[in-house]
Amino acid sequence: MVSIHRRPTWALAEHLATPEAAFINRRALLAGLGAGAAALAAPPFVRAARAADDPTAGFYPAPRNAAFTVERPLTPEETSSQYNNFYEFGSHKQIANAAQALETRPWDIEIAGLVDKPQKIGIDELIRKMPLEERLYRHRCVEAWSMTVPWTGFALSELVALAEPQSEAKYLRFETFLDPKMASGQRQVWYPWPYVEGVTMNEARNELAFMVTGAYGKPLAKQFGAPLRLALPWKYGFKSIKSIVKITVTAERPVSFWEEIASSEYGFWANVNPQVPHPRWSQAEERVLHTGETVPTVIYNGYGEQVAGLYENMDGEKLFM
Ligand SMILES: Nc1nc2c(c(=O)[nH]1)N[C@H]1C(S)=C(S)[C@@H](COP(=O)(O)O)O[C@H]1N2
Ligand SMILES: [Mo]
Repeated sequence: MVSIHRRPTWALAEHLATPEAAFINRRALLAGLGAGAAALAAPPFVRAARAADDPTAGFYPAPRNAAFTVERPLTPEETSSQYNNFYEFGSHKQIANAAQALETRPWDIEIAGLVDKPQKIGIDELIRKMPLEERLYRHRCVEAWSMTVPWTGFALSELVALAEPQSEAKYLRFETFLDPKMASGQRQVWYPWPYVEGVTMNEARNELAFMVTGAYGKPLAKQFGAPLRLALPWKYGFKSIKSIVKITVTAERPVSFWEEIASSEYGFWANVNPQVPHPRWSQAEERVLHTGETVPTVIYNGYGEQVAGLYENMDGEKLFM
């Protein structure tokens, strides 16, 4: 394991981010066998995400954008798809099976608020419209574990541009679906459903802000937040909202799900910083999911070069919680 505090990510060669052997083998398996045979041979989570079930399967794998690489080994799909935070399906990590209840078609995304072109767009039309690419991103959960995932998707800025934001626009507010019949976790009425998150327009326009439609070279598995989730790799993982149905362009700062629950622990900005502890635990280190190894956490999760400029002259803001 190369420790990430020594070298910036952009200096590192692509081959250091070698995909896990199991991932390659699985792709070969899926390519070489009929879908039926592969399904029999594959563990349940692969069966659930079987490409043939998804109308956009033909778009994967998308070309990898070498500008977004990592110096850590990828987390095997077997690990990342079986250890998830998705409170809509339970408040523990083993929600992958329960999340198969998520119905991802039909699925519309509404873009509303301070825009010249408010619209509702079906997920399949959106995916066809957008230039899909694969990016390797680190992910750092506020709970001090981390993983590295090959996400497929498109820049958030492309989606925002579709709706033509007006000049007063300052924030984007994202909302997850609300359907307690489908999602058992949403029957827990003490949570402020639906899950909500937000970013500034400047953050949304940053090239790192990524709308995710796939992972591991396939359409996004349900437990990852199909069919559309956000990835903001310089922020704690809770900002990367899953299963988005609505984006509102607004002049007011959105209050996020976790902020609503515990504003003294989870704020709006939530940028990764090893020197600012969570009120109940240190953020100095993180546990790498698939190896169990503990490594130092890096400011902005290693993406300072790309994002630090967003936060200049912001004294008084709690940028790191
Ligand atoms: N709608 C929704 N989005 C969510 C969550 C959630 O519970 N519901 N959990 C967040 C948290 S805390 C993390 S760490 C990541 C986990 O993503 P993963 O399960 O794909 O690793 O999703 C984030 N997005
Ligand atoms: Mo998280």
